[in-house]
Amino acid sequence: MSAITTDFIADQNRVRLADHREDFDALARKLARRGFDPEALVKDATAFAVAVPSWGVGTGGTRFARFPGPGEPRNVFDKLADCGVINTLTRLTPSVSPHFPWDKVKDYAELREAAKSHGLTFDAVNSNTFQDQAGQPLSYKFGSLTHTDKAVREQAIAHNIECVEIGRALGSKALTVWIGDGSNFAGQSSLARAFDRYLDSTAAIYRALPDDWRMLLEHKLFEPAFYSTVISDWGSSYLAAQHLGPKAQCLVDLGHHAPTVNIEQIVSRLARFGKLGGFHFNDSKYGDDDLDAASVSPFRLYLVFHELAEATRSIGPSFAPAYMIDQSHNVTDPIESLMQSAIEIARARAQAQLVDAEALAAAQEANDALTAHRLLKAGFLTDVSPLIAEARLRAGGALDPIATYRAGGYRAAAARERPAAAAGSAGIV
Ligand code: RM4
Ligand code: MN
Ligand code: MN
Repeated sequence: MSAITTDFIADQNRVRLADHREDFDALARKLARRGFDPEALVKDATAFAVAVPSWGVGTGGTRFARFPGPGEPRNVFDKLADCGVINTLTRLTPSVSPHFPWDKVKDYAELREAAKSHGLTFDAVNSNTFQDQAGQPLSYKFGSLTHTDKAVREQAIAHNIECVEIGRALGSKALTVWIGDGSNFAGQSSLARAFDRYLDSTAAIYRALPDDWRMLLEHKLFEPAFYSTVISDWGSSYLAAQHLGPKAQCLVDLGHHAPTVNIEQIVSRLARFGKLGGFHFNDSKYGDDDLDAASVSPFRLYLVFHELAEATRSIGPSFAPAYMIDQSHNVTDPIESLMQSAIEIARARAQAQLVDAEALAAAQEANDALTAHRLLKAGFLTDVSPLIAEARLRAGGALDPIATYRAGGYRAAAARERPAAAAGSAGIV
């Protein structure tokens, strides 16, 4: 497979270097004038990382159709190779969030080695009890961790515990639990008893969790259940995390809320009470949860990072939510989308460092609404492209990851080496 080598990246960067220097120097002067230390900002940007989802490098689909692209990964080893390319070019995604049983293999030491050979490690492990797998004894058609039948619940619990075991072999430190459980008819299930069963089942998983692990509870407003979802909102997720104990925290998937919900406020609340465990980044316009991060609402993403910057200031370095991307790429090359998304997430984060926190607090205390708003918006209005490009450059990445990727011919090589996947099947990912 044509590898994107550091020499190739350096060659590509050379062409862009003079322009970049000019842009970066201009931005650095501007930031210094505003009282920021550009060097410290670059260092801070270099330290940022977001995990990519192993399931994100295959072409996604809707429930109507899936239109596969060329050179799709055939297995988890191919997925790791694609994830490696994303990180080599962006230097933002050194870890992969795996999904089981989708990424199941016989030898996890071998999988960990394969990741290492691409410069990758493993982030939070995702369990899957929203589908039935071939040969599975009991069906999840009517739920998993909250199923009325204890035997089904036990099967789902056992799967989650197996995910923890696999995660340990992979060097992961967190389990993300998202269930599709819910109902399609009013009255179909007892809202109270379903939640009780969730608490019981997750407590059993929690008991099997190593001490230095976290369990991330992911809520979702709807889908696949369309009337009620057992863990539908941050309130339910918070109640469960609180009930379970300190190792349980909430995971905020940006696409899993009602369209008008104020997500940044949720972020602030959860952080304040030590229950903000992590994120799944994506964007949405209506009820979906799969568009590329910041492709619709970059300001919202910025506001989320502003709350995270605030939380970091008040809580300190112990505040470390897990950052992951969770999107479905139906019409783009997934590698390109994931690079673009990682860059947009890094951008929002870098911009959020450009708020004068003291001045903002003073304006808020003085009830000077417009000044407060202008101070808050100052970061969003700053084009930090040269700053995050400089961070990439120093880390060995590409000044223009997408152009460099296209010039490298990786996808064409993948298409030659990986036979085409079957077209037409619908599917969430
Ligand atoms: C769900 C949820 C989960 C993800 C699955 C594939 O909507 O976001 O995090 O694992 O999709
Ligand atoms: Mn998610
Ligand atoms: Mn989702």
